[in-house]
Amino acid sequence: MPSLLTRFSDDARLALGTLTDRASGFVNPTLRLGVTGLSRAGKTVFISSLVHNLLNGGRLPVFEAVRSGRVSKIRLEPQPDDAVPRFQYEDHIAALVGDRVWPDSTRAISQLRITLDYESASGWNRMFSPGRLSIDIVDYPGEWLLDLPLLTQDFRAFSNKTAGRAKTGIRAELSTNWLSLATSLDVTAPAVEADAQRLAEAFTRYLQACKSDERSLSTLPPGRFLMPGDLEGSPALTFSPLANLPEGRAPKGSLWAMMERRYEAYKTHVVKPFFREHFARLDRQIVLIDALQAINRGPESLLDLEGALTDVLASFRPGTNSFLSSFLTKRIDKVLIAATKADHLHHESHDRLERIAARLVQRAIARIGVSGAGLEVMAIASVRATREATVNHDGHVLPVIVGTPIAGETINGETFDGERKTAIFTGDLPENPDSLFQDLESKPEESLVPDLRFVRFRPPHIEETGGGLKLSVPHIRLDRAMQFLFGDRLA
Ligand SMILES: Nc1nc2c(ncn2[C@@H]2O[C@H](COP(=O)(O)OP(=O)(O)OP(=O)(O)O)[C@@H](O)[C@H]2O)c(=O)[nH]1
Ligand SMILES: [Mg+2]
Repeated sequence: MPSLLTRFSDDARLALGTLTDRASGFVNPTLRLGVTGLSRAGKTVFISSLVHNLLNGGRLPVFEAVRSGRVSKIRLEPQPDDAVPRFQYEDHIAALVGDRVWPDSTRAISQLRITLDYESASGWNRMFSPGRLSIDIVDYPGEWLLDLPLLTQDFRAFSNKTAGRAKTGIRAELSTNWLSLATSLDVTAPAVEADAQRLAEAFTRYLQACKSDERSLSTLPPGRFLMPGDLEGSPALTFSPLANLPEGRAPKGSLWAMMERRYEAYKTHVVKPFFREHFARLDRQIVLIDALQAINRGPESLLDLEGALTDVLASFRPGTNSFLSSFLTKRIDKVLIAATKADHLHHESHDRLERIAARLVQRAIARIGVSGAGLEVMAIASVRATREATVNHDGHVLPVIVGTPIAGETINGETFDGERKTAIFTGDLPENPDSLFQDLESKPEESLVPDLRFVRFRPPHIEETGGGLKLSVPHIRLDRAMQFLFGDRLA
């Protein structure tokens, strides 16, 4: 198996990077917090709200350092990495708070540094620590994480795995074009660029179909096929796994050899730099999941999310993954899995959502065989776009949520204009998550998909103080997430 990672230069560069981090950490302690999740999971909204709440004295009762008044000053600072785009905090907040629209989708990595001055809670620490912590928040697509396992797979293993999965469940329907093209070509014949392109296009379309809104299957690697960025059209993205590879090695100059080479180039030019320059330097990590969407889309989507989570967690817990453990000089010691957008549910269902998310993770953990230490699961809403109320309906009191649906959303045939508020009864999540999962396993087609109604709401209207200052963004349990992710570093 070609393990390019063991090359000396990589090793040295990684060690050097960690040294530089340590040297600068000596002057000013820093914590690198990775924020990830599949596309549309809520990364941009999470970071924007977290920073806004810290900068604007948000209501954060569970975040101990702030609640007890030990944090004296919080500010944004220039980030240390010159080659990484800055997280456009001001633009995102202007959209969210000013225009009450959700920020645009961001499809690459970005970073923001926020620095807190605090007084340590212990007299001993006060004598020795500068009482300053910089948090480097790194926003990166979860799809990139799902690429890490490729580093241990050669082209044959990758092809077998991808083609195998493409034949199961709904994927089977979506992959027919690509698979029939892949099986119709003679992979040992001399390579023709046009074939490579057609095949890569068909493969990309299959991945796109899996990810589309109606299906919302969690993606499979390679992650950059869905978000090519500046690599669009380059050979490293113009390949496809092949089905039914013959025994032996790829004949020189064949389509097979060409695909294999490009696959290796993808690993060298895309996956490894991400691993080395970003992933290997993280201290803490939050993984956002849109569990509500998966529940709503049905059993296959939920199982798929579970599969993706298993792969994601496997990269954080390198015990079982020897190539990662040998390179991680720094270990990610805390991982938070957060089910976002809980403001779509009445608070009675928040704990249920948390239990469903915990159930997803629990099985992932059982599968990769790691202990749960340093791992926590929460249901949160980075931005609370709704408030709660009750209505009387046929003599029953129903818990409802009230918000302003986005212009164009329809409920029972009524289309909203983006100004008018409405109350909706979302429906209940099952009290016992096992019921949902048992059904998934035995008879997915008869599974109990709770009858939930979701509409997309506009971000909330935010009150101003007497002095014309905007208050901070309302949230659900964001303070709990902060306490877990960096509360101990402010002790
Ligand atoms: N009601 C509600 N909606 C949310 C919340 N967080 C995210 N959303 C919705 O989810 C959408 C996606 O959120 P983003 O933060 O842009 O997601 P992302 O993970 O950064 O997405 P990409 O940049 O496309 O990868 C938003 O446009 C909102 O509609 C939340 O806390 N509450
Ligand atoms: Mg984003």
